[in-house]
This record gives sequence, structure tokens and C-alpha cells, in this order.
Amino acid sequence: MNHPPVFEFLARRLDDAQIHRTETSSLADDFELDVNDAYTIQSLLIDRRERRGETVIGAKLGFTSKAKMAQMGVSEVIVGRLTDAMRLADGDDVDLTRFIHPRIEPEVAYRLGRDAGFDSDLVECVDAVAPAVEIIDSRYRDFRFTLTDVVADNTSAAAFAIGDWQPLQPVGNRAVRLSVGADEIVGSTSAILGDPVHALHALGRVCRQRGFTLRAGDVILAGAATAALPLTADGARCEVAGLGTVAVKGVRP
Ligand code: 0L1
Ligand code: MG
Repeated sequence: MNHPPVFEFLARRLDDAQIHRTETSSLADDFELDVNDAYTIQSLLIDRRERRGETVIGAKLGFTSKAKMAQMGVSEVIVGRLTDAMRLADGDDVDLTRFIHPRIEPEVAYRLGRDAGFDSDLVECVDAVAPAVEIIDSRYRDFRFTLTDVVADNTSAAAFAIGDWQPLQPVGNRAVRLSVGADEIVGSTSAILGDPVHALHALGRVCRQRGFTLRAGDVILAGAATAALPLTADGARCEVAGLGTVAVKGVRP
């Protein structure tokens, strides 16, 4: 695909920020980018990760809550790609020096039981659901970013962990509790677009628009059920009522 050479430069700038854990300034300070440009930069960033041996294993949605959409002045979700290098096991220690200023948020994860075609209804492709946590780590200084910045930065994706998969079931209004050490925040899965299943419809639209493909076994992080908490050297635990729990522990080696 043809794109201005500056897009490669910006993808490298974001990639380097992630690799070296150094914040970068908002791209919008110096460049006029639209959302299409931002998704192209995101794809170039993912190409760089794939060239280093990472494999794309799914997708994630952001800005799925009314509060976050209002804060950013947007009405559509954003989508990023998940790679195998971001995957943690339930209960893992997670090295905090991998990140710049990590935050953790409680999520609902879906798993695809079969490849999704261009016109597929993703709901029909999903075979399991699970509690999950996502670690987000914006590469921008002081979390100062625009919509196009965050899309280019692969929607702040940094790491994730998924609890035990459960048979697909409605999870539209389940209580959610996230704790990091003594900090605790409670919410509901309904904060995710009213019902996390709506994230599958929204993701399907973005996949068709952007040419993203999803395959059997891929995971989808539907969005955050509460605000994020800073990830510290304490245990972090997420419980989704009736679905189960998932935990990780921040450590400083
Ligand atoms: O996963 C998400 O909620 C996307 C977050 C993107 C913005 C941020 O870093 O807060
Ligand atoms: Mg998230």
C-alpha cells in the first residue's frame, strides 16, 4: 500500500517509545493526521512487531464507554491489535519495567471458534467468553493524546490476561470488581457499549472498514467495564460476577 514516508517514521517513533519505555509527544503537535492515516500508522507499527517475530492473536476495542467517548468527543469505538507478546497467563507476575506508566482495566474477552469472513456476524463466530484484564500503556507523555494519536499508538495496548473460558452466554449486566492492592473500583459490564456483545458488532464494522481479519482462536477484548487503575507492585484482580476471576501481579525485578 502507498503511504507517505512520514507514516513509517511515526510508526517507528511509537514502536521505539514502546521498546525503550520512553514517552513521546503527541503526533498531533506536529502533523495533521486523520483517522485513516492513524490506522495506517497503526498497521505499520504492527508490521514492525510482526517482523520481530510477534503474531497477531486478536483485537481490542477502546472508547466503549459513554464517559470515555464524551471525554474524547467521539461517537465510534477505536480498535487495536493484540499480539502474542502481550499475552500473560492468569496469575502471572508482570515486570513493571516493561512499561512507561501502566494502567489496568477490567474487561470481558471473547474467543473466536471459527474464522470470521468479511461479511461474518462476529457473534456467530464466537464460542467462549471470559473475564479479562488489559494493561494499557499510552506511549504519550502525561497521557496527552488525541483520537488519531491513540489509534496510531495501537490504542495503548500493552498486555492482557484472560481467566478461564466459559461457554458463550449473555454477560450484559454483570457486576465487575477490579482491585490493585488496596485500591478498588466497581462497575458493570453494561458500561461496555450497554452490553459487551455490542462490541462484537462494532468490531465487525471496523474490520470491514479497515480490512482487519480475525481467525479461529483469536481473542477479542470488548472494552473496559470501569475506569483504569494504575498498575503497581501489588496484586491486581478482576472479578466478573458469574464468569470468574483473573489476576496478575506487578513486580520490579
Ligand atoms: O483499551 C482502552 O480502554 C483504550 C484506552 C486508550 C486510551 C488510554 O490509554 O487511556
Ligand atoms: Mg481496554
